[in-house]
Amino acid sequence: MPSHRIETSSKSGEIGVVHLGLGAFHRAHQAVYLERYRQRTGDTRWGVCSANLRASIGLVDGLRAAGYRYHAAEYAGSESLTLREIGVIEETLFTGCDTEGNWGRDLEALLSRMASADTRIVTLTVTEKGYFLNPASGELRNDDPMIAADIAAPKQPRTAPGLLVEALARRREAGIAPFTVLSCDNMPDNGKRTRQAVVQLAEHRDPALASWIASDVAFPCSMVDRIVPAMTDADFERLATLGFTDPNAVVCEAFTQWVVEDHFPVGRPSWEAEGVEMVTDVAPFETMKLRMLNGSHSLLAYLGALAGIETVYDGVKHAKLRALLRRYMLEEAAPTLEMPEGIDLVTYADSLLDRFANDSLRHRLQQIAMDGSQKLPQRWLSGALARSRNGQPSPCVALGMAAWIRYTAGEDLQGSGYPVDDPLAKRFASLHQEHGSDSVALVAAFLAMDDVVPKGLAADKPFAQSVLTAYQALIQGGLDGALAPLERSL
Ligand code: NAI
Ligand code: CS2
Repeated sequence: MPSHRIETSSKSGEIGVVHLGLGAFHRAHQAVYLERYRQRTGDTRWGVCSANLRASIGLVDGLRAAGYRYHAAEYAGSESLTLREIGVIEETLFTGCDTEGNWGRDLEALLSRMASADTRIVTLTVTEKGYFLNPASGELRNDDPMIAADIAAPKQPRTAPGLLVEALARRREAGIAPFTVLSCDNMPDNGKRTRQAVVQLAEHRDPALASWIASDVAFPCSMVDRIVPAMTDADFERLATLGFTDPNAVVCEAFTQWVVEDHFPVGRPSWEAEGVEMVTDVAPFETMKLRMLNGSHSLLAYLGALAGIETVYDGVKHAKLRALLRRYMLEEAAPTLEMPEGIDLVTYADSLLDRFANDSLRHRLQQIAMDGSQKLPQRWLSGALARSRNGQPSPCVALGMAAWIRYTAGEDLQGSGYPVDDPLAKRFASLHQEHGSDSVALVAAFLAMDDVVPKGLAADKPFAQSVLTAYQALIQGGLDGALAPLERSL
């Protein structure tokens, strides 16, 4: 039984932050930092209105029923648990589609909150797909039905970019200074990409509004890091053994990091004392984390899921997979990074493997495997492209791509099926149906998807050949067969 300590929440306060994407990570990361800030300073100006734009109306109403209080269970390992009561969320709203097909139950309430002068920061965790950007080019996907709906009806927005445009339009019309927009999603240059989505959507509505947003609204970038798996029944049961039956609880590791570009024209909490690192340039930290942590996560997710492995913890116990992750991090990801003085990437890589081996987290590989079309460009492909331009091979990424292509068939190597959770899942299914057992055509078709794979990388014939060779090894020899060619240094 782990030893555990309980941190209770402080009194309630005013709302200064609106969050879009009320999910596990927001509750275990941003909300925890804001709770710790409020407890340390007594400053009650930075309470949170947290909204869901899609599913999870249950979480919105569940938190309301619980008086907006929940627990973050922070595990440093099986022997150390901190149960932190969080009370900084003051309101929860739902603007998605309910079970009767009605959209936007709390839309006006949310827009009013975002348009209020009291709201000075809007944060987001809407997943990489929630920005509706072409993963390779970063351009807004105007052809997406949700974006098309927001273009047609801008005052009843359904997407995160749509909400931001309408709220900013209201503030501009009322002469209220804009809030700062802070993306906390795993995207490269997440502030710049959020700005791109919002400005390009605003262009459809009013070029003058778009120009004002482009010139007057701050979109700082941030790197966020805390492993927060989706809750499982076992997680709830474990908390219940400690006397906690909190249906809104989240489980996470003790480690947490937040590196934020310090550009908040209308103010922010002085959250540095909570460990938030305020910097002028987030990019090196963001690229390091996306390529080394998230790139390893995805490598493990696809190879492990195909081999029937359930969690990250189970995967890094597999000696050859652990060795592959370390080789990928040190030989393919680290050489593409330009880090400030004092950052030791070998130490960082080993710290990541230790974090992955946290026996208190049941981080399912299938959760990490979702949305690969939205994740792999920044996790693997941008680094592999940089290496390709230098004439350097990326055999680990090639193996990862082969595993991802095979994963998108929706069946593991033992023949067990699973849903492929990805905005492009229908396209993948048709490619598998069209090319079937013709691995040469199938791999070529996936590499030709230029909204996912950079054209320069797809055109790298040695890389394309290495993906095909890895794919064929995987099909013919399973996980061991696919790993064998890399084993010289695993
Ligand atoms: P979650 O599944 O608990 O929450 C996802 C949230 O995104 C929900 O509120 C959902 O309604 C919303 N969403 C999904 N698709 C959307 C769309 N198209 N438009 C608007 N909202 C949409 O997932 P979780 O764990 O909160 O992760 C969310 C994001 O946070 C991740 O995609 C990642 O970018 C970031 N993150 C997650 C970490 C983790 O370990 N869970 C760690 C670091 C970053
Ligand atoms: C994971 C991330 O689900 C995934 O794609 O790789 O959510 C990962 O847990 C976080 O980025 C860790 O900070």
